[in-house]
Amino acid sequence: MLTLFHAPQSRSSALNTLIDEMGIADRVEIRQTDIPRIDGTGHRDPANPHPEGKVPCLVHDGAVLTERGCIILYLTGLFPESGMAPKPGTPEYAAYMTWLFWYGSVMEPVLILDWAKIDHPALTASLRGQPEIVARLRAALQKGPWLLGDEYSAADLLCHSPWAWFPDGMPDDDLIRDWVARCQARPAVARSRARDAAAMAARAAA
Ligand SMILES: N[C@@H](CCC(=O)N[C@@H](CS)C(=O)NCC(=O)O)C(=O)O
Repeated sequence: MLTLFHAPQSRSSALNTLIDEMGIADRVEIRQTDIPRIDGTGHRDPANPHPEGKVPCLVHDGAVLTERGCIILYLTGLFPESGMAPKPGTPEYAAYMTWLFWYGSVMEPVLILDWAKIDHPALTASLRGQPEIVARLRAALQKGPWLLGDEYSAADLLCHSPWAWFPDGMPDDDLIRDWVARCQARPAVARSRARDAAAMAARAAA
């Protein structure tokens, strides 16, 4: 049994969208949970097995997975017919895995540090910075329309997400802007946003 612990309008929304894109909503139970939010609302849910009480958290027959890139890789591997990832062993799959790992190890940390206005030579030496993030995305999107070329994949779904949630805090670039618009135009995104909005409204009314 697969269960996703999901808090609406949070990082787990990407997984909510992915499950819709993959057509596996009947195979994964989406369990709504709560988290402490930046505005002071919400609380840690003791039922959520994430070691830090965060989302997303996926449970598969008792095994706990955390980190969006990891959960995405796991689900697209379990359901290869979903069309959201290339075939393992191909050059496209190598690129796919690289995007997922690069996102969590480099891209999001750099964007958070930049947003927090934290700068240090050690950070630049190991992670590089925003110009390198933009250059890497641009290099792929110049061949585009998607990160892997002709096919939309879960790598696009994950990597575009900071622009979808915090457009004003992200570096502005024409190719990235158009790519984010293409990603956001996916019908699964609209459905996921509507589900999240309804859940947030119910939470506020409770
Ligand atoms: N690196 C993790 C980050 C997960 C994360 O920070 N999730 C936030 C939601 S946006 C959370 O659960 N925050 C609650 C908390 O910090 O207790 C991932 O990408 O999955």
